[in-house]
Amino acid sequence: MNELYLSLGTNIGNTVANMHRALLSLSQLPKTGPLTVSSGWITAPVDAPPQNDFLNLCCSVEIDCPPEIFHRYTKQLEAEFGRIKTEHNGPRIIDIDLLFLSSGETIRTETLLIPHPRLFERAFVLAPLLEIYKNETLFGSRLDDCLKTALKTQRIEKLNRPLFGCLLNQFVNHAL
Ligand code: PH2
Ligand code: MG
Ligand code: MG
Repeated sequence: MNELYLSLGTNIGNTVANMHRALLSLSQLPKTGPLTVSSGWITAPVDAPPQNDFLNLCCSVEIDCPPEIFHRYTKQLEAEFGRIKTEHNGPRIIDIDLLFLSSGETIRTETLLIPHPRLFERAFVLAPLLEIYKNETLFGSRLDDCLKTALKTQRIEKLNRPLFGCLLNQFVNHAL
């Protein structure tokens, strides 16, 4: 079993409902174990045209299939949500990005880069990731230092109320 870390983001429609649905769908994919989920974070758009703030979180999931196959599942899920790509980094109903694997394996294909090339620069990834990833370093970088740097220019705020009630408890192991 390989542990895969994911970053999820949504900023169209009912973002909490979108996130619920995405986590539920992920937990029900074949060859997929229970999820561990971070808090939700409200985050200002980064490297993107003006648009609504995002709801972001990270989760980890045990996968029993090649990461490329899991990636295909996540692309299908995004399509089922009706995600339409218009402008670069434009608003989206759901975005599911693969961050890295606990095995340390790296992947470089035309459609998939693991580790995710921008994960160390983005507060909306690093803050939730630090809640569920307990090692101090990742590929030689200290995640808390990366977060400190990112926070100099990026605005994020942790949601204090729990995002997920009893509905998801049967599928999701909360980290916090
Ligand atoms: N995703 C992006 C680009 N910028 N900004 C925030 N706050 N949250 C995101 O999920 C996000 C972003 C590309 O996928
Ligand atoms: Mg993304
Ligand atoms: Mg994406």
